[in-house]
Order: sequence, then C-alpha cells, then structure tokens
Amino acid sequence: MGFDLRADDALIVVDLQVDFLPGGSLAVNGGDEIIAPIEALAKRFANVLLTQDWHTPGHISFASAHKGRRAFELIELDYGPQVLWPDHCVMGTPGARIVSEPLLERAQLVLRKGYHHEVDSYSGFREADRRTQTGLAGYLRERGLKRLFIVGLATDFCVNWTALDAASNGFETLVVEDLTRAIDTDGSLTQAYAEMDSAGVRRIGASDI
Ligand code: VGL
Ligand code: ZN
Repeated sequence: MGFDLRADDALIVVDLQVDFLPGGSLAVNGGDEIIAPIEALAKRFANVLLTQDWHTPGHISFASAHKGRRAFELIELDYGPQVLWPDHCVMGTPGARIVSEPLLERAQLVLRKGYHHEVDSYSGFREADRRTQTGLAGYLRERGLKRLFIVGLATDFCVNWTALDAASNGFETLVVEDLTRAIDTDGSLTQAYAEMDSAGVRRIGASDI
C-alpha cells in the first residue's frame, strides 16, 4: 500500500527459533505460520537482521533455576520484575536454532542476546537491567539504517521490547503485526500494544508494505 522500501530500511526478524514454535519448549501459538511470509517479505529488503535468544544453561529467567517456582510466574529480581519461563533457547542446543535457512542466508547480522547468566534480554537493544547495551543501536547507526520493520516472536515480549527500544533510540519503528505471534500471558499482549502505541511505534499489516 505504500512503503517505498529504501536502502536505509531494515527488516528485523526476532527470535524465529525452534523452541518458540509449536512443539518447542516455549511454544508460541501459530509461530510456524509466519515463517514463509517473513521469508517472502525478506526478499524485498536490502537489509535483513535477525535476533537470536541465546541463554546459558540454568539461566536466571528459567523457572527451573528458582526453587519452588513455576513457569509463567512473576518474580522480582535485582533489576526488576521477571517472568519465569520454561528452559528455552539454551546456547548451542537444537531448540536455539533459527528455523529458516533462507533467512539465515540472507541475514547480514545475527544478534544474540540473553547470554549473560544473571540478566534476561527480551530486547535486541538493551538487556533487562535497562543499562547493558547489546551494540545493535550503534550497528544500525554506523550503517545508516533508519527505518526498522520488526517481525517475529513473540509479539508481547521480544518483539515489543525490541520495538520500544528502537523507538527510544530514535529509529522510525514499524511492527508488522500479522507477521508476529504472541505468548499472551496475564494480559501481556494488550499491554504490549498499548506500550507500542504510546511509544510511537506504528503497527501495520504485511499487505501495507
Ligand atoms: C521470548 C520469553 C523468553 C521472546 C524470549 O522471544 O519473546 N519470550 N525469552
Ligand atoms: Zn528467553
């Protein structure tokens, strides 16, 4: 409908990994449905970047690392509230694999995050302590990339946090809503949309591009 895709646009594909697909340890409903359309969209972008959730074994975000706690409970850590998750995307394991060979082939950058044992990182820009930078903002700036189209998993966690940080770093930020799928625990999807809207993140559909 009307984006002239430009050389300074980037498609950021968030966490399209085995553990987030149906059958995975932190399966996102319908996660598999977005793979083919993202691959098709990626062909139209001059710049394709991927993020990859990449946790240490026994990572602090895992319920299994907290005695007596269960997955999807909320706890308070040094850096703030943390949802506890089933073990997922442990570095080097099959569950952490990015599921699309065409995207891996096309990607200029695969940005790993969540590899500090004591800090989670939903965002591709900044870890959950809200201080530790991943380097993505500097990468985008040095490459002169200005407008970011964000797709992938999950809408209400890694897509949302990545989009909010993208906007706060001054990038024009668009989330392609139908090329994401949500975990939707405890109202998280409604909250994520409200946060995106108030941060000036545009929500569009794939057919708009
Ligand atoms: C994610 C929960 C835990 C995501 C990653 O990719 O949205 N969610 N780790
Ligand atoms: Zn994770």
